[in-house]
Amino acid sequence: MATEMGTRTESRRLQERAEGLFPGGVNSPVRAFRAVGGEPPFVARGQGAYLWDADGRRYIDCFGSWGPMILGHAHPAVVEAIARAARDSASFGASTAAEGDLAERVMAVYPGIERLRFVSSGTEATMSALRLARAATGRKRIVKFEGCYHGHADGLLVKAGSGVATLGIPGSAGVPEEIASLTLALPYNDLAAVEAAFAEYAGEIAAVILEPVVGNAGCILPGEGYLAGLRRVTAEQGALLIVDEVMTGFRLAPGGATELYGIDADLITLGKILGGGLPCGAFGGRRRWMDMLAPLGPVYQAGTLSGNPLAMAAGCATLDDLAARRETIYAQLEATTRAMAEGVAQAAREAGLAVTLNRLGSMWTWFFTSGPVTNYDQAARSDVSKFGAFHRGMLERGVWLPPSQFEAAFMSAAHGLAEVDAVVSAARAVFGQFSA
Ligand code: HOZ
Repeated sequence: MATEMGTRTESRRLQERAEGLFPGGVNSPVRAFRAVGGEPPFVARGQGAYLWDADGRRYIDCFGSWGPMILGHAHPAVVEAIARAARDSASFGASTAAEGDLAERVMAVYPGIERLRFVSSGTEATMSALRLARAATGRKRIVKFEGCYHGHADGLLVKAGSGVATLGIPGSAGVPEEIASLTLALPYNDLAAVEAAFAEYAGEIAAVILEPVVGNAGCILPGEGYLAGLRRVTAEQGALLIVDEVMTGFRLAPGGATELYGIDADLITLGKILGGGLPCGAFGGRRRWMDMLAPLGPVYQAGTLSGNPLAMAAGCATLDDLAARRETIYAQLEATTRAMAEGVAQAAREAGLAVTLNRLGSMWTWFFTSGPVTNYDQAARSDVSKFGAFHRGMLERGVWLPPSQFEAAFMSAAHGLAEVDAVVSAARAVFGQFSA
């Protein structure tokens, strides 16, 4: 399936130009491939399960724009919806019917969202949700978990996952100590640590925010009873539980991890799939909290492009297709992802490599460690140089994985058994070279 690889002269030329335009040649750090080495291809187009680079090479896409592309690239219904909306203009900065159309679709699968507000990114969604939680409780501190990433707002870049973990930095310069000190970063999957934090900072913690299934430290699943335990402790302590479903929303089930695990969140943040690949996020939840937002209440939050009509159209088309196929699409995603993820893990074992597979539905990570991986510390034991070699080898064979050990991979509904076989064969070839 994968085309033979040659030189990437056009990508190299574009990269050189980009380095004179953007810091590090990129508009988001993970795109620079610093953690895996090799030259990042420039994407020219995508279709279904495939990407083509500027030199005309084809890749099986296993990162799906970091999550949004659950239907595959350039899905006809999504393309048509965007084109139709664009013919009526790209932006108004005034309310449109499309905002209600997408909100009703969200609320149909997230019954706990009684009110929501659209924003333009996951970062905006989590940042706004935290402001709301602080206003609701009159408290300043928040709890997050090591390796979880909730966007790049100041207070959330503390022991964060994603690009921060990828680059091996503890946080970010430019975040005032006064702000960072209000964020308590605890180990994921450790309820006792949360109870201890609430005991130490009694009456000071506004919210606990988490990825219910972590994607940004690689894929890490919640242990038995962990999510229910967080709900119990936060309720007992008068703190809000904010479930960040930017990655998992609409992916693990129609109603995301919230539906899958029966989580009773105070606030939920959404993004990625929500906008069908266009910039879009949302936060929502109980009306008693959401009605504290301006213009009803004292919590200010705003955005010129919030509820952008093209993003609303792409989101509606995406959620409509997921809803129309809900009886089959999640089962199909589960089956293809299981076959691919387990096929590669098996190939690694046969090559004598220590690889731990973490997977839930269509998101997964092969950690280059004997495992288990249930928190960030364990993920960080992975052999990142082996992962880098694996990444480069796969890319050369036409398989594009997320360029970091600390990011989840994603499958789309456009991937089928042909792509599964091609990825497993490519991995066998790469692992064969490891042991050669
Ligand atoms: N937020 C994405 C998932 N970790 C990464 C994308 C990026 O930082 O560019």
